[in-house]
Amino acid sequence: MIWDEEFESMPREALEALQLYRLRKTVERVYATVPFYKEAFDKAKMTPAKIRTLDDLKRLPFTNKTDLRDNYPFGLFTLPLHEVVRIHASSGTTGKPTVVGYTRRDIDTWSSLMARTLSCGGAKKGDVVQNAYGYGLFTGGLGFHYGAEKLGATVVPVSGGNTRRQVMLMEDFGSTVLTCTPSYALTLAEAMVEAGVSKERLKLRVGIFGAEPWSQSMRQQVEAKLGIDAVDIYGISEVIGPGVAVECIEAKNGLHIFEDHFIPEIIDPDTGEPLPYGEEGELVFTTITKEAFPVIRYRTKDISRLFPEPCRCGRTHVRMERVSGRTDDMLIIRGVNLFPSQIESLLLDMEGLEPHYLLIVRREGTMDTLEVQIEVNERVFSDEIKGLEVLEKRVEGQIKDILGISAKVRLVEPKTIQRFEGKARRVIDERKI
Ligand code: DLL
Repeated sequence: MIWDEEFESMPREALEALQLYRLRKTVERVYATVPFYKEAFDKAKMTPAKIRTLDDLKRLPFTNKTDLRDNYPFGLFTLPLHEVVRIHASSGTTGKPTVVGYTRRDIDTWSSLMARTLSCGGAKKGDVVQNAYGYGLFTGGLGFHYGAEKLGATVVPVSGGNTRRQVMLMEDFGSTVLTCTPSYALTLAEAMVEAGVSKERLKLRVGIFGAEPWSQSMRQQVEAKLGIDAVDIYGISEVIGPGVAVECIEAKNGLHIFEDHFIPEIIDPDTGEPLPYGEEGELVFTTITKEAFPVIRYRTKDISRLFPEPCRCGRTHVRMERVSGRTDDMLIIRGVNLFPSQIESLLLDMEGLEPHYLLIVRREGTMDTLEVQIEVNERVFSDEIKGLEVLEKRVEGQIKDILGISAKVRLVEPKTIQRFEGKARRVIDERKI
């Protein structure tokens, strides 16, 4: 169901007029209230008055994660803290977290966007939403919580973790919608088997999974194990949290970006040049309705593609392809560029392997090496050693043929690779140490 028919199915022309109006307001706001933006715009010889068409957005400078760090914690807020009713933060890999803030109206906007998101993903009033995204500074838990309440669903605010209890609650409460990271959905599926709870005993119908990259093959596995439709949701704290884009349950083909609130661009990550629809590059977002913490041309480092063709669900907003990786995720191993998601797709398309893997990159002398550890299923594991060796060689052969890189594959016993409650960490790069 389309939650907000008027805005989600707006004809392009009207949508663009609305975007321009909102963009100008946002640019005026940040220029007048945030010294960082005033300085950056002055340097680029831009003023709010120079934004006359949507195309003029391209003349504004980018905002990077380092700009948030430099203005830590509240330096990019447009309002004093007493107008800010909520703070969230995402933990970076180094140092201080990235801090974001919301006014009362921002929380309302976000909740409506999340009601839209849930509805687009196939949830509705009357559903029991088991929300296993982490509650706290992470935007996942509370973002989904407010959206599910707004939708009129019954929220179970269980947060991540305590997996066996989650399975019990899922059965006893008759949860119909599961929200968590795709890796945690797999952990839950495994715990169901351990607890002897078959998918038929559950009422689960839909899963809305995101916050980390996952492949199409992973979707198929999760859908089969849980007996549900699984859709991909994309979000990022700096832009709002979850609620930026989501697949519709009707097509499950690309994520609808809520363009009446966010203007997406794809740029060449090396030159910063905007790229046309269809080309792969780095996603950049400008928020056009946020009050406390708007961002102008925020570089996400996420790699995707935009496509404008209308969707059969009736929504007119542009779609983004599922994120295939991050510009800072790319592994370069002996000169070959490789994204973890490419290995994931390849592994999960092979018989006998489970969707639990770990990539370890090392430097031996001057040589980079890649080790791929992957669990096999019980059947393969109970096979003769010889069978395992043959399978190992087969996986190595596939990686070499398809991705052009020699890797050492180690098949490991079921349930030996770490499980995750939130975002998975599947790469250990020992070269940096
Ligand atoms: O992960 C917000 C969120 C919560 C999204 C719940 C979806 C569901 P951050 O912690 O700021 O925010 O992390 C943002 O996570 O730049 C991507 O690299 C990655 N990411 C988020 N969604 C997806 C997805 C939340 N569907 C970072 N596919 C982003 C791939 C994703 N990567």
